[in-house]
Amino acid sequence: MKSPSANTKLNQWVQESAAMCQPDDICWCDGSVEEYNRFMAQMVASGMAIPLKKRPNSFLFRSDPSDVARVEDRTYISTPTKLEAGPTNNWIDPGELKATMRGFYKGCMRGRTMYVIPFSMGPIGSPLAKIGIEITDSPYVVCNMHIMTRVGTRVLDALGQDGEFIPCLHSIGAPLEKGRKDTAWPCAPIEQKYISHFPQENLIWSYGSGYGGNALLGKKCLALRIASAVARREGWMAEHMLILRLTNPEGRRFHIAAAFPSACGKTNLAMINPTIAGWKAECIGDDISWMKIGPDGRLYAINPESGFFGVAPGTSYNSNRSAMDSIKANTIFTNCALTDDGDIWWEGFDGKPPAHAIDWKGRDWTPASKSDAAHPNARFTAPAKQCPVISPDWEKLEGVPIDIFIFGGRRASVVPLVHEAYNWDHGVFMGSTAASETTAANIGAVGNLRRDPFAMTPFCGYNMGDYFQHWFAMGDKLGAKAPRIFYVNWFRKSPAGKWLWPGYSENSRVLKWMCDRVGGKVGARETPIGLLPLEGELDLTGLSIPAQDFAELMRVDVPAFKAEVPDMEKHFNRFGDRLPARLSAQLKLLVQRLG
Ligand code: OXD
Ligand code: MN
Repeated sequence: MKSPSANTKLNQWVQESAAMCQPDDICWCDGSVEEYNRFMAQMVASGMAIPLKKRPNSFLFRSDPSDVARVEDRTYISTPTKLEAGPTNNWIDPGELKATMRGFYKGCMRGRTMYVIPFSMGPIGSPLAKIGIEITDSPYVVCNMHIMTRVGTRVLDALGQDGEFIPCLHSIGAPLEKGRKDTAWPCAPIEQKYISHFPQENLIWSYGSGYGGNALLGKKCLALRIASAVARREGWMAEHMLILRLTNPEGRRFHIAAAFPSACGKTNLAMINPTIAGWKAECIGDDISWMKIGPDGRLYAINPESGFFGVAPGTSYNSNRSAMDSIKANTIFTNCALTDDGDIWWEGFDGKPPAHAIDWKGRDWTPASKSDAAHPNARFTAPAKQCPVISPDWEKLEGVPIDIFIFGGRRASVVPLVHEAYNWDHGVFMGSTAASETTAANIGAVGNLRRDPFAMTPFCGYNMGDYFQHWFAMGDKLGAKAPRIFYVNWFRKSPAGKWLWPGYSENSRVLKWMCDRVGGKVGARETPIGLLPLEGELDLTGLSIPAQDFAELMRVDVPAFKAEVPDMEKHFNRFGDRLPARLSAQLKLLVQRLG
């Protein structure tokens, strides 16, 4: 297929990639509905996609059991020196990595079509948007990209003859020899998977996986790893944050950006349905926030994505009504169970489990089965515009002004429900020491405590010590207009293992307290770890939490915090002389306050 673009650099790169990968043909994606339908029909015909009788224009995919999540230990930040990638990233010298990967890419698309996907992260025309071009041999990736980003000819028009783009080369790494029947989910074995980033060149090379963030390169690879490096150079921020708008009964709007590690309820919070009278919430984004200082000196955020790639298990009308309403139609499901009447199902779905289903591996399943019906990292890919609480301003070109940053993680003990930073430096300290118990979104043991600064450990495209410094630099520029910073833990349990906080919609009570802090309506008490709500100022109207449980939920466990200081020191020591002195100073202050 002839190139529809007049961009010389793009055409050259596509030709070079085709010469290396040797596809049977090349297809430039125009982003149309017709194109989406055509690829889906092809995948239904090949057996890769299963149409769902119960959900219009929706399809189920089952991945290979070896290809079910982001592969963090096969993810590389390939900077000229290891120091530039820093201690939290895997590193291979760019020359060596490219040579290895070229070996894999050679002929890797034989028997397949090479799709060229022009996409925009951010609304086309936004001063914050960036254009990427993904080359892939996976029609599943093309359809997901249609939902997750803005794809097609309008992007090529915006790119023009000499516009800049971020090249993203992807292959599932499974050439199809003539006469061979394709498998339902072709991919390469784990040791051949590489998710590589070359931040100095703004380049992404991904090989061997067809799943999620490994393959939909606009998301984690571009919008976080490459964008974080670009943002540092250009003086803005690319963060692993949801964005939401809260409006109080007087009509004042607050914009909140919140960073949590994977599978800590970000999508739920992004679509929260407040239980407090008179407050309204709107969703702007559920995973990534790009933020730039606007002409008035405040920090403005856009959601670079246009869809939700949400964790399915646990999502229900009970936990997230808006997510359930977003996935009624036009949705791609991956690794969910299939019910006998042609719907999807997963653990934590509303109602009773089906008496029989087909599990994510394609096997018969009943409630008596020992294994889960859906993979714990099963996903839905749904257009953001289908969300009933999407903000009318979610695609505003200039973004929305952020008032509040929230950090947090999943902690069964130690950390209270909410506390506020004393100031920006203290907030950066909170972000840099954030910790969470691991979940199924990342390969590795589930339930270990991992320090996950700013929820960016797997997503920071350069030395994390320099990233901390960038946060200080942004705070210095924002001065008094900087967002206020809070830390939450929805997941605290009693010593007997009982959840102490109902979470979900009730988290709106905590958000209200934050907004009231910004609005100067409530006070706070000083504790060694930060500012906590005054007695009676966290709105618990209508909740029946035993006083003893609430006290435990809000308890600042000084000995437990003290016991974590050595781990914080160890964590900071990893960054050597790249650790900003302002962070060591904050740790000293914490130690002093803990006494
Ligand atoms: C995601 C993740 O998929 O953080 O959003 O893993
Ligand atoms: Mn995420």
